[in-house]
Amino acid sequence: MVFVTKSASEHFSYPRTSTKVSKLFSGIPLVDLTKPDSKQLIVNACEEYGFFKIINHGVPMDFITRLESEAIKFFSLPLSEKEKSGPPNPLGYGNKHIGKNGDVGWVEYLLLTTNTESISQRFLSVLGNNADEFCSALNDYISAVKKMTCEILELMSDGLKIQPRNVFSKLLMDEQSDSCFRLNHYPPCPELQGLSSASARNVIGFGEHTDPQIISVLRSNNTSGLQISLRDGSWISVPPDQNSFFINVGDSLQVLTNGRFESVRHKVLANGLKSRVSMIYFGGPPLSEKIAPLQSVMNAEEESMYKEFTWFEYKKSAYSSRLADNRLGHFERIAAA
Ligand code: GA4
Repeated sequence: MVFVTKSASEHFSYPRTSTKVSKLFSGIPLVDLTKPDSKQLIVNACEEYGFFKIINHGVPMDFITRLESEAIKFFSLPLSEKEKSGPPNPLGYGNKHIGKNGDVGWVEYLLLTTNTESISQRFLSVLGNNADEFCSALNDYISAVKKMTCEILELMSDGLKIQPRNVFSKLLMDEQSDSCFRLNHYPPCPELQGLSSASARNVIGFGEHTDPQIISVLRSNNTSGLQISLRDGSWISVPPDQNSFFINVGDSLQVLTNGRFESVRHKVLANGLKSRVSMIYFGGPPLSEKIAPLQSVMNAEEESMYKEFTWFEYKKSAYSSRLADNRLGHFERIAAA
């Protein structure tokens, strides 16, 4: 099955209304978490790209490789076994179909809650004797990544000079936080095998979209495929780096900062030769949380660019949309002339 890339304009009828002037692209912003300039670099990257790469992140390599090998074990099971953990509702195993509204990609995945105690029985029964190892690897990984993510969110509030410094991180730390976790496996795509780069076409692994949550933290193996969209609408390939994490600004953080940060559109292209495995932590607020610009990020005269909504309302609307839709469009206030 081949899914040919559509240009952004075919999918996406709302133009992005960014007033920011695009600078010449000088590479994916790189943030070293151990350096004192990290807070300013994080703010700059969120303003310019909604995306950056983290090194010296403090997440033990062993947690990463253990979870990756558990993921590979799961994806290597026969399809009929994996399908016992599906279809996703929205959590569970999915294959080629993404969401409920007709999106497809060259990908199989597992969507899970970050609360390992409430991982579904249908998934655990597929893992059989291996369930304990999988859950322990997942637990270690998620705890360490959540800690790093909160550190990043606190550096973000320092960089924005807003108080308290846990304004963002407390939403992920809340017991009721609606965060989730995704394992993606992009198998080598047979349609692309043996094609020279001149005749290669784009096969979509995961179609273009923004993430609805506050922040997403991605780690992948060394297979390429991820692309991000710059503010001028052009697409940039992100060189893979299995030792680093990549951070996406989500729609909710765009609203909390009243558009000062913009969520990043991204997609994954399939590969003809190598399989790609990625794991993504999506940091979300509690369902009842009101998502509105923080007073402390707005200037005296500044008005909210968005209508009021809770994370529950936004999530509901997101899950009834297509992947490439401009989900925040429905929640934008029309500026008075
Ligand atoms: C994008 C970010 C996360 O992967 C996700 C995705 C979700 C899904 O795969 O079920 C959605 C997508 C994501 C946004 C629009 C809807 C819902 C697929 C889709 C078409 C788990 C999420 O929270 O939103």
